[in-house]
Amino acid sequence: QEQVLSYGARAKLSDIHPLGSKLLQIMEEKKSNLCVAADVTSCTELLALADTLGPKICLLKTHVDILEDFTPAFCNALKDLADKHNFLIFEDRKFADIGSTVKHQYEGGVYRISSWAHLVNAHAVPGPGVAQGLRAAGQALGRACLLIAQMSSQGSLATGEYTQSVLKMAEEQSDFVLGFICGSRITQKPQFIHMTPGVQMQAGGDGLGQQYTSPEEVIATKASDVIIVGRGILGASNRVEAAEAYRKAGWEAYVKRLAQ
Ligand code: S5P
Repeated sequence: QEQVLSYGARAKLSDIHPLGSKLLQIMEEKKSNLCVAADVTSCTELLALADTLGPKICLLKTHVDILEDFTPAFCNALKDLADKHNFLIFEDRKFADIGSTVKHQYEGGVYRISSWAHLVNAHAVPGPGVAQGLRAAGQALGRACLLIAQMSSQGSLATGEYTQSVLKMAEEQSDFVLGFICGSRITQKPQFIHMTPGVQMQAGGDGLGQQYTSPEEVIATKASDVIIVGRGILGASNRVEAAEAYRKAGWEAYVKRLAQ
């Protein structure tokens, strides 16, 4: 029987990434393993979401390139809200190029992602250079990245041996890679944080390949750490109530797993 450590205990591990430790502390303090996927197209709406849902979440995930009215001021406003409500910002950029190019995409261009996003993610397809490139821009800023080990979408090619290779890549760069996007736990090493998208209370899909699993299944059965929820919350008539329902479901599933 594996020993399941609490988020708080994992935050104190000697070899944990400082940002991973910070995230786990936030999760413990706020009793939240909920990451909201703030997939809206207006800065005002995104900031309003961050302000109203902020108390319920450990992490806010953005797709900055779907914003229609992006300005650099938006990033500062988002950073202020992250401080106010004690959550981290995760830009879901899914970097997937050679190291030199992703370094430019991460720190430069219009979005200057490394200046405001605590966390980003990357596909492992290019090989270890993708994380090396991101590290070259992000490490001095205290940033970190997640590798995409599995995907929630139907027919995903990120399975089996590929997933195992992603795990190995993360182990070799654990000074910058603090975890995974995955469907279920892929390693027992408690330093790595597992985050799972494709979460809704009800099973089903979206007609474009997305496949949903419940918070209970993801945290208690699949042993992931963080649920990533977009339309399950954004599509609700009361988003704050929906976020609270997901926070509660995710937390109760975690408590259940701890007691196993
Ligand atoms: O495999 C994945 C990886 C990610 S990061 N499947 C996903 O759905 N995502 C992201 O999670 C996706 O880009 C979207 O922002 C969110 C899921 O949104 P929902 O509305 O389906 O909950």
